[in-house]
Amino acid sequence: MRTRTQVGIVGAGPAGLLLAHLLALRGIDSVQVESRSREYCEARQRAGVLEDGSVALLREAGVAGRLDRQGIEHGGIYLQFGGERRHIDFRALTGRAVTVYAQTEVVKDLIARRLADAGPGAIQFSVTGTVVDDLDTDRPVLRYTSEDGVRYEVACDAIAGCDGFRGICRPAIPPELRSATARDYPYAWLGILADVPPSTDELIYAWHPRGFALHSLRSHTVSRLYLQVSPDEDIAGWPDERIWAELSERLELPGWTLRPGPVLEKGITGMRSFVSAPMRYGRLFLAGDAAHIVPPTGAKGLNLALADVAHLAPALDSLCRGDQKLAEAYSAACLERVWRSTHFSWWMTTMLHITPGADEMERQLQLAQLRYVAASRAAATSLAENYTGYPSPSTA
Ligand code: RFL
Ligand code: PHB
Repeated sequence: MRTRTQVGIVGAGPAGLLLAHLLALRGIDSVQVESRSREYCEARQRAGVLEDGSVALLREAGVAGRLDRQGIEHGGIYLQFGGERRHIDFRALTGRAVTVYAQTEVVKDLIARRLADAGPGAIQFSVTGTVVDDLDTDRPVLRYTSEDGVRYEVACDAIAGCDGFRGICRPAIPPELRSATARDYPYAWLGILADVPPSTDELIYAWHPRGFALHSLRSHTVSRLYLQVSPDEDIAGWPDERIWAELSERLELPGWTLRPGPVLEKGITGMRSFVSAPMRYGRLFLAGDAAHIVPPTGAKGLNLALADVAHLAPALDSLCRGDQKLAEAYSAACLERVWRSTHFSWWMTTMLHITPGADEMERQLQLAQLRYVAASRAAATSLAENYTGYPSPSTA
C-alpha cells in the first residue's frame, strides 16, 4: 500500500513522540512507526530526572498537565563518600531545579495526547520490517509491515530516525559518511524498582569502596535504586535480600537507615558513551539515542533526546516549506550540547565508580575530587549547572 506524508518518524520513544507532537503543532503531517506494542513502550523502566529546560519544553508544548501535578521538584542532590553525605544545593547555586518524573509517564502522556489529537492510527505500534530508503533524494521512503500484516511504502519529505541505539536508521547512513566515537565502561548498573517510600528527600549518589550506589525515586511511595556491578553480572545471583543488603552497606550512614520493600522489577544495564556524527544524512535526521548515548550517572539521556527534537521540529518545518537553512544547522546545533553532556556524564561516572583493579592513587584522586566539589562553591556550581541543564531551544 503506497501512502504519502511530510515526515516519517521511526520509533515512539520520548524523541519520536515529542517530535510528532511538535510537528503537529506546526501543522506538519507525520507517520510514526514503532516496533514494540503500546503496553511495552509504556512500561519500559528508564530515566527519572528532567532538567528544568525539558520541563519548560513539555509545558510550552502543552503536554505537562500531569507532570505539573505529579512531578516532584528537587532543588539538589546528595554526594556521599568517606562516611559523609554532602548536599549540593542547585537552587542556591544556579537558581534552577530538576523534576523527578518517570520517562514512562512522559511516554504515556505523549502517546495519549498524540492518539487523542490524530486518531488511533497515528502511531503504528508492533510494526515489523522497518526500512528507510532513498535518503539522498528529495523523496525518501519509509517501508514497514503493520500489525495486521499489510506492507506500506510511505513517500516522505524527510525521515526522523528516533529509533534508539539499536535501531535501523543510523546503520542506513553509509559508514564512510559517519564517525562513531565510543567508550564502554568496565561496570554496569543493577537497578530495582521497589514498592516502598524513598528513604531520602533528594537523590543520593554514593561513592563506596565496594562500588557506586544511587538512591532515586519515582514517587512518594515508589523508590528506584541502583548498584554498580560487573558488566557480565548474572541477575540470577542477586536475590532481593542480597540487593537490599548491598544497598544498605553502600548507602549507610550513622543515624540513617535504608527502608527495604517489595522489589517490583530488576534489571542490569551496561554503561557506554557513544556519539555518531553528523546527525543528518540527506533527508534522514537522527535524534536521541539513535545518535548518541551517555552512561546514566548524569541523568542526561532523556533530556538530550528531548532537546534534539526541539531543534528538529522547526528544522523539518522549514525544510517542508522549502528552506534548508535550519536543517543544515541541525547536526552542529545538537552536537554541541551532546558533547557537553557526554563530558559531564563521563565525569560523574568516573568520579563515582570503582574501576576493577583500581589502585590507591585512583581512589584518592576520586575522593579529593568529591571533597573539592562538596567544599568549593565554584566546583559545586559547575556540577549544579550541568546537572540542571543547558538552555533549551524554544518550540516557538
Ligand atoms: P528510545 O527510548 O530507546 O526509543 C526508541 C524507540 O524506537 C523503537 N524502535 C523501532 N521502531 C520501529 N522500527 C524499528 N526498526 C525500531 N527500532 C527501535 C524502540 O522500540 C523504541 O521504542 O530512544 P529515545 O526516544 O531517543 O529516548 C532516549 C531515552 O530513552 C534514554 O536516553 C534515557 O532513558 C536514558 N536514561 C536517562 N536519561 C535521563 O535523561 N535521565 C535519567 O535519569 C536516565 N536514567 C536512562 C536512565 C537509561 C537507562 N537505561 C535502561 C538505558 C536509567 C537507565 C537504567
Ligand atoms: C533514575 O531515577 O532512574 C535515575 C536518576 C538519576 C540518574 C540515573 C537514573 O543519574
